[in-house]
Amino acid sequence: MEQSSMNDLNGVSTEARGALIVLEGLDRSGKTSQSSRLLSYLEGLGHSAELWRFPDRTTSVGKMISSYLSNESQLDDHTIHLLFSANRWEKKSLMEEKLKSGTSLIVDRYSYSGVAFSSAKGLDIDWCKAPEIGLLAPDLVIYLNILPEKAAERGGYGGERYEKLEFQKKVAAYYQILRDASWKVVDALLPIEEIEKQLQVAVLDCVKACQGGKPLSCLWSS
Ligand code: Z5A
Ligand code: MG
Repeated sequence: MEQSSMNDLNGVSTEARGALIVLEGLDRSGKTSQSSRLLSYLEGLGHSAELWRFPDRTTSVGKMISSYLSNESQLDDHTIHLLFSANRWEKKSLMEEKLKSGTSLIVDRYSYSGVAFSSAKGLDIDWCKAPEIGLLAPDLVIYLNILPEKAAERGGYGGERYEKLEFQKKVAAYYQILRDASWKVVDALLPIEEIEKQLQVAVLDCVKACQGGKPLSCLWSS
């Protein structure tokens, strides 16, 4: 996509850029399925786009997280929270570079997962938000809304640490606290193709706004 520069309402010159689109939701809500569909959609329209996910288990921090999630190692709740956050910080400059070069990023889980999961363990929510301050704020947060009982019925809860119904109920309650009116909330029980259609509209609007020079901002705005 061609890069251009334009003036915003305050007369400040802003550059066309890619959009930062985050998918959030309980386990088995369909984030990964919808993320790949959105990537194909944007690419099919000729947009430059990439699919990212957190945790990024490929980095050395990510490997520690992966070992913790699969119960191969034990870590204090605060420590693992900071590792999840560090895993986002280590990708921040690349994320910014990609967005500024015009590539949109579809991100499967982000800071909201970090705060909801750690708060559900009993950590103070403001403490959980603090290390996320200064990371890039998403241009769009998509929340795939599903009752924990319904998500559990989808099966596939394996041996990973958080894949338990009672815990997922607490996570859902913290997502409710984090949610604001800007989030695009979709009923995750709808057929995959129906959800896909609803998301395409929201995502395309968002990509266009960013191409039009919407400024990048930082967490934590709410
Ligand atoms: N975590 C954290 O604590 N702190 C952090 O900062 C971050 C994460 C970033 C990583 O899990 C764990 O780390 C996670 C949060 C915590 N905790 N847990 N547990 P992950 O992201 O690697 O988890 P995953 O393996 O990708 O699974 P998932 O995210 O739980 O699933 P999903 O991506 O939401 O769903 P899916 O894989 O797309 O679909 C699940 C199944 O449902 C699959 O069979 C689909 O075909 C089916 N599906 C999807 N959509 C539909 C619809 N609409 N109808 C019917 N069936 C559907
Ligand atoms: Mg997933």
